[in-house]
Amino acid sequence: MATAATMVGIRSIVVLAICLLSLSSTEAMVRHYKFNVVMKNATKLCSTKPIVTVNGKFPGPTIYAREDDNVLVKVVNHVKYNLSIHWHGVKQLRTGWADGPAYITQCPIQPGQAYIYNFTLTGQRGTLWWHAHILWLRATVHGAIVILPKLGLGVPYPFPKPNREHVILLSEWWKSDTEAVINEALKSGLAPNVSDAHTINGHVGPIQGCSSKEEGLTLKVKAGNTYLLRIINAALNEELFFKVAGHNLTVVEVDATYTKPFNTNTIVIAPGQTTNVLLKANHKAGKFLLAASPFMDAPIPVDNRTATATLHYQGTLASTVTTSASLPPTNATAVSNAFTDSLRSLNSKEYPARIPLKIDHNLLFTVGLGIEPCATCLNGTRLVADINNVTFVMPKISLLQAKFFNIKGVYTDDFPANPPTLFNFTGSQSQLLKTNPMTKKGTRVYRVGYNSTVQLVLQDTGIITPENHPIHLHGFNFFVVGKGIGNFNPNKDTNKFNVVDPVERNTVSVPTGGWVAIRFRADNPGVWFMHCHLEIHTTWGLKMAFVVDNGNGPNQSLLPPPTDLPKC
Ligand SMILES: *[C@@H]1O[C@H](CO)[C@@H](O)[C@H](O)[C@H]1NC(C)=O
Ligand SMILES: *[C@@H]1O[C@H](CO)[C@@H](O)[C@H](O)[C@H]1NC(C)=O
Ligand SMILES: *[C@@H]1O[C@H](CO)[C@@H](O)[C@H](O)[C@H]1NC(C)=O
Ligand SMILES: *[C@@H]1O[C@H](CO)[C@@H](O)[C@H](O)[C@H]1NC(C)=O
Ligand SMILES: *[C@@H]1O[C@H](CO)[C@@H](O)[C@H](O)[C@H]1NC(C)=O
Ligand SMILES: *[C@@H]1O[C@H](CO)[C@@H](O)[C@H](O)[C@H]1NC(C)=O
Ligand SMILES: *[C@@H]1O[C@H](CO)[C@@H](O)[C@H](O)[C@H]1NC(C)=O
Ligand SMILES: *[C@@H]1O[C@H](CO)[C@@H](O)[C@H](O)[C@H]1NC(C)=O
Ligand SMILES: *[C@@H]1O[C@H](CO)[C@@H](O)[C@H](O)[C@H]1NC(C)=O
Ligand SMILES: *[C@@H]1O[C@H](CO)[C@@H](O)[C@H](O)[C@H]1NC(C)=O
Ligand SMILES: *[C@@H]1O[C@H](CO)[C@@H](O)[C@H](O)[C@H]1NC(C)=O
Ligand SMILES: *[C@@H]1O[C@H](CO)[C@@H](O)[C@H](O)[C@H]1NC(C)=O
Ligand SMILES: [Cu+2]
Repeated sequence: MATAATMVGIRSIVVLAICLLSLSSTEAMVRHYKFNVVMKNATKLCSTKPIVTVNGKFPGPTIYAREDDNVLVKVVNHVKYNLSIHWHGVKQLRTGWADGPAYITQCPIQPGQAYIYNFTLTGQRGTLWWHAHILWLRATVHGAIVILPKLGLGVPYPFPKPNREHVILLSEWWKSDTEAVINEALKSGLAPNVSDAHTINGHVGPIQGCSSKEEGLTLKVKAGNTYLLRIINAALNEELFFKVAGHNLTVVEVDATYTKPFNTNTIVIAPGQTTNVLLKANHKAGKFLLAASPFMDAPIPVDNRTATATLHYQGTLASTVTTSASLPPTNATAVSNAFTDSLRSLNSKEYPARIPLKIDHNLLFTVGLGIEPCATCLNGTRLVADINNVTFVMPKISLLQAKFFNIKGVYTDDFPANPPTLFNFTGSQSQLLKTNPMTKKGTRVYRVGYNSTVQLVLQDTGIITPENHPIHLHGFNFFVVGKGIGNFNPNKDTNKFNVVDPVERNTVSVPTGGWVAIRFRADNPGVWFMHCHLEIHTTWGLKMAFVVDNGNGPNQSLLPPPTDLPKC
């Protein structure tokens, strides 16, 4: 008779055998990660401050997995702040409990608590990222997610296999504590301070450094090789231009969906977005600047400092002068348009673009800023933001819990399908001044049936000022079928929609004084946040959620919550 000890022994051998099998076969795997959220002193721009980090790192660790893998991340909160982590762009099929936005799909992980995020990367491959989804903690709590294609595919990528790959994480740095920055802004009612520098993989670069200590990132390359750069914009409040001096970039993927390859010398990337490019090292030797600088085409202050890094060819003399990059001016709308207008889904046999053609919910949402009375604020008013004139109010427990456990009084499902009043959304200032800038507060959601289709036109308003808003939808990718300047005109503009190969992504910029049209199929039951990915606009209330009902089929319901789901 086998003893307990030998049974354990046999079981370990079996487990080991299964693991080895998984490595060499195309079977999906379980990937375990541990995120210890801890304070860490960091020095940049010649000053030191404590920041919130994952495992003491800024940026945080990269999660590597393959398509269809199950990812388990144990997050342990050792800091004084409430916390939650979002896996940006992961579809979370039926696993909304692991999506992460605080008070939308979970209560926060409180100091001293832990929570295991459990999700599967079903049918997704490419670059995504993770970040804190509460307060302004994502300023320093963020990192890359690299989803490699399944093993055993004849050709791993639908483009020539690069010799090497690098994650390029663009972000911002503040000399002050970012929680103090947003608290100060809410108290004054005005816009918050801008950052003090931009960063590339946590480095500000030699041009901005206050001393020779801050040399910045060096990317070593070999002449003739091709590199895949997985570029992520993790900044709180700024869209960025990115370029590499003396090199063109071939765009092959955005937001973990393949695109038709195209060449460009500059990419534009909004907070929340990812862009994969191929860089061919087609010089014999040399040093070339990699640089990121802001894109802002509205009269709004930005941090206009350029972050830099160096592309360094093997065998280049140390004395070689770095070739500089000329970045577009901050207000270069044309450069931004040229880039975004070139994006197309790959739409191949292996990776088809399944654009909904029959629409069940036809929505028009205005996005913009407004004001609310505030007796203690500098102007007697405070800036707020809204969608269809609703400034979203965060609930006290998560919307997903309220839905699953049928708790009444947390939200109402009467989010307006259209703006409550029609006006010239992008009209002249004198016209817009006649529009009441006050908004309505509410925790309202828009409810749709399982597998129904949604067309959503996002329309910028100029009530306070027209501005570019990068809108992010959780739980789905969408197709960007149209884009324009001025007011959306359904009679004229719908005919021009691209329903063949529009780009598929999870975050799209509504152009300053314009609109974009997106389409998605609501085949993921749960509660899905949609918000501006400029953190200040999210804070001010530019957010709402879609509630997607369960379907009747066997695999069409939200799974029950995990037992360790944090409580409020
Ligand atoms: C950061 O540095 C300060 C001053 O030296 C020190 O008191 C503090 O303990 C340090 N914090 C961390 C998290 O290392
Ligand atoms: C993760 O969730 C799946 C259901 O989606 C469940 O089968 C599995 O047991 C969970 N894993 C852990 C470690 O909780
Ligand atoms: C914001 O900037 C102003 C002006 O430079 C400065 O006085 C203030 O201290 C800054 N606020 C924070 C929180 O750093
Ligand atoms: C980039 O591509 C353009 C057009 O394809 C070409 O004219 C230019 O010479 C290329 N630049 C570099 C640095 O390769
Ligand atoms: C950057 O902004 C500062 C302050 O707004 C301004 O003084 C400076 O001229 C700007 N620099 C560039 C290169 O635009
Ligand atoms: C961009 O800003 C510069 C300097 O403020 C200005 O001269 C130029 O006209 C602006 N360009 C556009 C396209 O608005
Ligand atoms: C608030 O006051 C500041 C400074 O007086 C002014 O520049 C700004 O335009 C005002 N903002 C609003 C929203 O009224
Ligand atoms: C809206 O305002 C713009 C800019 O002033 C103007 O060109 C346009 O004609 C207006 N549209 C309508 C319908 O009034
Ligand atoms: C928004 O709602 C407020 C409060 O009900 C109202 O006064 C205002 O006119 C509305 N604005 C628009 C543009 O619908
Ligand atoms: C959703 O609807 C489409 C179109 O009617 C259909 O092809 C598809 O099978 C449906 N999916 C599910 C999961 O029911
Ligand atoms: C439901 O999901 C399970 C597990 O993934 C799968 O084995 C089964 O075939 C699915 N059933 C249907 C009807 O899709
Ligand atoms: C942290 O979250 C809990 C649960 O929602 C809440 O009761 C508490 O007030 C929060 N703490 C802080 C400091 O906001
Ligand atoms: Cu915005």
